Amino acid sequence: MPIALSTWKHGFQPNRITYDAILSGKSALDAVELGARYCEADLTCMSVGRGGLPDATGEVTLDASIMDHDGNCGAVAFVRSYEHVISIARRVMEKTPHVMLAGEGAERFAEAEGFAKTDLLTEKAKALWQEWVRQPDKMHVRLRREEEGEHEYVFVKVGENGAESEISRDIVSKPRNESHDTIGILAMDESGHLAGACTTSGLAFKMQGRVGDSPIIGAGLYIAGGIAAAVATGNGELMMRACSAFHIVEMIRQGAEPEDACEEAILHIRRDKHLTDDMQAGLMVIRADGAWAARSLRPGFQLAAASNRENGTEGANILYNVTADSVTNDK
Ligand code: SD4
Repeated sequence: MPIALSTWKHGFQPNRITYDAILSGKSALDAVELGARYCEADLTCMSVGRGGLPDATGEVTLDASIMDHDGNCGAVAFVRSYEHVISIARRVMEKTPHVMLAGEGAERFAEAEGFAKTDLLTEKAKALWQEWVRQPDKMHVRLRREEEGEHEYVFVKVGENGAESEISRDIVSKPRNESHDTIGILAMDESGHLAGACTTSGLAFKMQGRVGDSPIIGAGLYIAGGIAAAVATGNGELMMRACSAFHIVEMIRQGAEPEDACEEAILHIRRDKHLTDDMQAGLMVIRADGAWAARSLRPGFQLAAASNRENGTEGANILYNVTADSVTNDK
């Protein structure tokens, strides 16, 4: 039974592409790669691929991972000159004995494989970074969604306990842009095979060299064929410490319902002693029988879901807001 799930509002169109690819007979692996590539090339999405927001030094660095039904996986981290990192990750999976390549090694591999070099920093992303650089105490200034589900952002100052306070609008303009969030895509194809992809420019204005959860197999993405596929995203350090995607899949292997597995993973994240009020975690899973669920640490997480059961409409692609309770779709 074909299913596609994609994180966040900017995942809506990639989810449609993923789902349509499956319906046209492509494998789940090909489909998630296609959906991820669309987002990587979408310049309105300032959190993935070219057009993503840079790190603290003004350089865009991309991370990605991909995994299939048979446990094959590939990842890249700290890639600075190639747009389609999801395809480089897939190439790592298919052509090397390794799981992850990082930095210069990943770039040399991409070059040898014939990928085209690209300047990832757009004028829009650069302008936003320059605005961030001008903030006094900028290491404690972040972007925040102005309204849940919307793409309008304000700079906020983050206190020691993680509490946010808005910076005066007189000093800071209101940048309009897509969210600073990864896209994670999960899919099940006609043959019941599962696959997943994550691709991101990571947290906006991160420390140079910082790598998040998205390219880490078991943290941002994990799949066990015949059991489940899971994606986790948000403040990546949380999911890295909790191995969230692996946790969800293993709970399901032990018999947990998808929503309970997500809830258990959220409970684990809540125990993180570094957790502060401004952090988010968004989780989603597809079980091998087609049941899926999503859960987040706090309201604000969204996902697009397409299957022949969404809203009772054949092939519908629906954007869900994940509020306090988990969102599920019984098989
Ligand atoms: C990271 N998980 O690098 C990513 C950030 C993100 O939605 O975009 N979250 O930590």
